[in-house]
Amino acid sequence: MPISTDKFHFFQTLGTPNALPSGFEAALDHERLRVEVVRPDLLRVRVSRAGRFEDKPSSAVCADLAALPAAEFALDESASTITLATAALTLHVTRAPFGLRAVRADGSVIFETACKAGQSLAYGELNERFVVTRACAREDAFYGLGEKSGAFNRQGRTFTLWNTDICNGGATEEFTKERPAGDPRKDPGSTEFDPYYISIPFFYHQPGHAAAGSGSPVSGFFIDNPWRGEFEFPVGGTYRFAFQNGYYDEYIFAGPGMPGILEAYTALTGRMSPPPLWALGHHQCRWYDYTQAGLLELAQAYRDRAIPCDVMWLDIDYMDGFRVFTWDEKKFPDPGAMIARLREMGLGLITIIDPGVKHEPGNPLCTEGLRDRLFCETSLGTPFVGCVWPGKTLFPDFSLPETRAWWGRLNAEHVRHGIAGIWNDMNEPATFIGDLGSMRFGHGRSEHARFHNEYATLMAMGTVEGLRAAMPELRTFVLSRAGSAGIQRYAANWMGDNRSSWDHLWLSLPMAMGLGISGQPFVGADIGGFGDHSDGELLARWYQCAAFTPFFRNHCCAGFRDQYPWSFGPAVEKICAAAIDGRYRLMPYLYACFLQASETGAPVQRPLIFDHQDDASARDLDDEFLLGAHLLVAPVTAKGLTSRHLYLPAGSWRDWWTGEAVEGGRHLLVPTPRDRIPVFARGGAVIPLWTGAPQTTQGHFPEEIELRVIVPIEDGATTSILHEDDGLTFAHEAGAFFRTTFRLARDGNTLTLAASVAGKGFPEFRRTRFRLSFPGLPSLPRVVGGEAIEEGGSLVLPNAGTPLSLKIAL
Ligand code: MIG
Repeated sequence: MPISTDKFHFFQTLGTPNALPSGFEAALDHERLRVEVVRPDLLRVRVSRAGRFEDKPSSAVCADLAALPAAEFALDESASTITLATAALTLHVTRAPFGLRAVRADGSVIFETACKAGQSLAYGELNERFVVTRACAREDAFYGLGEKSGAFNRQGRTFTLWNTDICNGGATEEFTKERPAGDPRKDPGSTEFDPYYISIPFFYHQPGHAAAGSGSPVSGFFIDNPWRGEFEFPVGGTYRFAFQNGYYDEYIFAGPGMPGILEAYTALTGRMSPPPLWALGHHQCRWYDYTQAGLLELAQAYRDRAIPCDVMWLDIDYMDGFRVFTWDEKKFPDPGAMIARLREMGLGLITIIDPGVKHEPGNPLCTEGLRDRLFCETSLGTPFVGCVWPGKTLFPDFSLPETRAWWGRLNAEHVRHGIAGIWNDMNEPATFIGDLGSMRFGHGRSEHARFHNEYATLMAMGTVEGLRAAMPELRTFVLSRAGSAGIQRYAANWMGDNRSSWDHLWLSLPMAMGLGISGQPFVGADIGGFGDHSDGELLARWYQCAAFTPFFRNHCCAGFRDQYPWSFGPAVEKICAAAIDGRYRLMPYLYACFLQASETGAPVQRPLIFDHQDDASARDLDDEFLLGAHLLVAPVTAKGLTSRHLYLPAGSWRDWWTGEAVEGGRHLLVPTPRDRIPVFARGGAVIPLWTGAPQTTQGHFPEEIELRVIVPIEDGATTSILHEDDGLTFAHEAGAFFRTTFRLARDGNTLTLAASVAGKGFPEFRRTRFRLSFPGLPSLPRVVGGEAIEEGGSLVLPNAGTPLSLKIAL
């Protein structure tokens, strides 16, 4: 919806600045502007409201800014301008009309506010609302905003940040009704619908590649405001964002590199902590009325067919009348025994927990929560009653620390039989009664909209607290549907109710990449599609794609046909099983990508532009992606496709399946036979693999790791990592791991593979050797330095967590 600002008051005049230890403050019309230097490349810019600032406007920022080392800056003042300079940027603030413009040391523009006919449009307000307007050009690109539909480049569209259950007509109506017939956004099932379940007010702005010359700097912007927001990114002119309430409180990242911006953004809002390794495995989920025996049979079917699987999931029907934290004892007479049996099979169990608590006399949760005033209340101070699966429903007020602690205890009690993780749904929050305005927070004091977008994050915060208390030695896993900035600290996200259709398979790519560059690396879409009937070809292509995405779960809506890997006959089963096997073989590489995400924020599934920022051809690609820095994946997202176009960025690459070397920086047409999708490995990479696919990651500590050495065409050196630990506990924090950092260098016909090792090792570690393979080389290369044994067409290198150095003649 276009933002209408005709009646807004735009601020025009800045007063004399007062220096602050970290920046300056100055009167701005009837309010104050405050600019602080967080790091040399990161500014915080705020405007007061009613003369006040709020230091912590949301739960997004977890960094202690006061504890950061003070960044140096210089402040200058003239009659017309205030200038603040750091080592990385200079901010020019004009006083009348008020305007902000920041440039990097090389003069490239970070951002510039808009002005029209001598009037500043930089910042305006109308009652609680405010708007910010800035300049952009036709050639510019915008990325980010977390979970958004449509193309990865957000240019040319408007977006709302308001967590929405897209399959709930009551929730989507306000967005669909005002859109004209024929607008794809009128249909919540289209690949263009907005808004979605997660709201993250963080975006990137990149000027057109030609405009910027050889380099193409990127800047980043995070508005720490949890209220409903609108973003408008037109094709040239001015772009805007507006919030319904709260403060203008923005973090401005100078870049110029996307990885650095994301590193800084996740330093502020936190990172995913290292997940349990099993969470990277294959997950079997379905909205289906399973019984205890039925679920065990399904688990056995996986084992009988030798299709790897790590986790079985239970949707809402396991509960007694949809009462959270209960079991239907007829269907599940002995959950403890079932969980123990699953564990013997190497399988974990995850159950769904919705926020809604059934409102009924005698329900202990209801009694406790009402007694202690832990639920959301109306403006009258009465409990807010909504309607979800159990019927009349109360909603825990997760803005209250005591509610989060209570919820944590309930989760802790729930997992006592050994449940491995928790699945949070309907946490936008969603209810079937339409308007949520009466659901207030803080005993009725705070408006609903203040906490709406944060509801899921606060719920996950409480859940993780409880899981940590119940299983202090184990890493936690929570899957959430909704979220806000910072959700990555507590939970992974799946992308909600998609459809069993080709366009939704495509949609999962830009959506995952948008989340990835917005701080949430642990994401995935329901494999096979949630709504509608899947079919064999779609399921097979979906598995082939999802095997290379962070979260890997088959899930399907009630009432639709089976979509297990074997549901469409042996030919499809074979393809799905091969894709799942391939994922398990790739586990060491994948785990290293997750570890890097937890250390730097770099996404696991990422757009090409993240690693190839200066490549104009990579900018708008959203039907292919990088998995970590070294694999490029180009899924098949159309029926009957026998080949597809893809773009390989500059450098040398090798076909993952054949080893054939291909020079990058060009477009290719690649065959897409039924049994595989195009995947390329970056020249210079060393990709660690398991030598076979175990049925589960649980307890798998192999004696041998394959190192797939991707011999580059050109000279140069590339770094890769292998991270081994118990994959389960926090022992790695005390050094119980081996991190092997490989450096593969080519110099003419000589290849050098060197590795350094960090960490003290861990009790389960059993590796004794590496097996080196060299895809695409006509014959096994000759070792001219270091010890390696030729064995069965590969080189075997005895190694149990020690540095190595090998010289190879090509
Ligand atoms: O209103 O729990 O997105 O994954 O299977 C539907 C039942 C509620 C929506 C979730 C979906 C889940 C379903 N839930």
